[in-house]
Amino acid sequence: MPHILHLGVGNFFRAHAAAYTQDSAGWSVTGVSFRSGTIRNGLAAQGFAYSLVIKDADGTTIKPINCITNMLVASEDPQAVIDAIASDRFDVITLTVTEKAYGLGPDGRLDMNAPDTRADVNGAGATVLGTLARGLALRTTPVTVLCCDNLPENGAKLAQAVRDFATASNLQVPDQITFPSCMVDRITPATTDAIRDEANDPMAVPTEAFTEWVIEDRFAAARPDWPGVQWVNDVTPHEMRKLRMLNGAHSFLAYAGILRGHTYVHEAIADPDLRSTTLALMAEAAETLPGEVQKQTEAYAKALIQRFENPNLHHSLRQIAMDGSQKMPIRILSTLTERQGKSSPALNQAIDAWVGFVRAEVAAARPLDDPRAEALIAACQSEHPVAALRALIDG
Ligand code: CS2
Repeated sequence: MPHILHLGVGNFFRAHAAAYTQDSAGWSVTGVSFRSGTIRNGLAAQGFAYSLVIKDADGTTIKPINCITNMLVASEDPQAVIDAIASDRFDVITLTVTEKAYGLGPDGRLDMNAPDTRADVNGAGATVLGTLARGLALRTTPVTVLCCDNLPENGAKLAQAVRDFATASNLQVPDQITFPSCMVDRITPATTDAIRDEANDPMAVPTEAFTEWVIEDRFAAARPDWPGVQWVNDVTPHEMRKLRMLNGAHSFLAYAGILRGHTYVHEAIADPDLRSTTLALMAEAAETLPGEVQKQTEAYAKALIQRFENPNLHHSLRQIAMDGSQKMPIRILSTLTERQGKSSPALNQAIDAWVGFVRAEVAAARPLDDPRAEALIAACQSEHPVAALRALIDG
């Protein structure tokens, strides 16, 4: 049976790539958590099977998932994870570890000054990047490493970051490894008690019916027959469409929605002011997209609004609001830069909303869920907080 090693077994993986793997012919997954054993313990207690609770506007269906066969936890046994990455048992290594876990700086390269990365290079840590680079350096057979996080050119960025880590650590990463880029999409809220009760499963994961996966066809070894995947030569146009239109709109709705007292995405999109700015933001973003996807943008925007309106998903705005310092540059700022000074009121409102959100959280002494929380708080307390906050995400 062919195997995938997956790093980061959070809800998104369990709703997206695991669901595709469930429908593939015979592929199974060994999962890796980096910090805590909680997900491993929960899944292991039920033979690694769980319910995917799929909610669209018409109701709920439950898809049983049992393609995960084992899990490792890096904080308990880092060497076991390095050995798995090196093992020829796995043809594919996939990752969903969130934007911040790659440790990239504003230039998209591995930030060698980040304390975690520095410690790992000095042999006293276990970052995702360091663990991956150490395992890949021991590989003797080809493998595909597939980044499934919402970063532009995610494969190329990961390849470069692995090389940067390897160079700094005197590791030799073999050539027969490919890092295709891909675009992943499935809106996946955090699990609530209501979902656990509904599915009668403590490890249940809620998600929407829509799912999309566009992958560059550059696999170094066996390629899973994931049904429904769109295989392409260049994923960039799809990635830009999704990051700028979906994720950009999401971040706007999150910050502006919270400031206006909303809790969920479906409530924020029903607010007429937020809805019209969301549509304007998608139109501003659409204008920056390459020709290949231009024709789709109108239908795509319409479909996104419908997905946001899903009344049964209960997608919390605070979930999207976290890690804004990592998300805003790639979802909003880069779009604004590409508009080269053209009037962009909606994108600017998204930045104002983020600034307003951060200031309101800091003023209320609520902890900021963001890897740059300290810098954000200092910016809020500076003489010119708005300019200081903007500068922080403007690279
Ligand atoms: C969201 C994404 O939390 C967020 O930042 O914008 O997780 C979004 O739901 C997914 O990218 C949809 O595919």
